[in-house]
Amino acid sequence: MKLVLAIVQDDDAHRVVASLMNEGFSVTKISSTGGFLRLGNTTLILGVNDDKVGKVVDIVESVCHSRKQIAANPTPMPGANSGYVPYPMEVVVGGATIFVLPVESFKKI
Ligand code: 2BA
Repeated sequence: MKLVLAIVQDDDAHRVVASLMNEGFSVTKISSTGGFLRLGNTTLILGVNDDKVGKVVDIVESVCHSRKQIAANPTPMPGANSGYVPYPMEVVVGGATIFVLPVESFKKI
């Protein structure tokens, strides 16, 4: 079994959850915040059998699209001096960031 963590954009979250559930996956949705843009995004958690990981990734990929976003106040990088002045910059936010982790144990009580 694997734990899939998928960080997706809020705009895609509703559709991707619906698509995953239509295919029979259980999914937990958590409101999260990106460290760089400090904007809301959505983290999805799924526990799936190893042979279903590809299907989950395919669904996420089919729904989630990259977009350009303006970072009005990006987080200063380490080493930035104290005179740091925030400035707007355009970044491409990916369709999704996906982690696949091994699951040692899975119990429903
Ligand atoms: P944020 O941290 O808010 O990052 C949003 C977008 O800003 C990133 O899109 C990337 O295009 C850009 N970005 C991030 N850090 C940057 C930097 N130091 N310099 C310049 N541009 C930078 P994505 O890479 O598609 O990431 C979207 C969101 O996924 C991230 O939101 C974060 O919440 C999550 N994420 C991405 N990679 C991650 C990782 N390795 N571990 C944990 N979360 C991650």
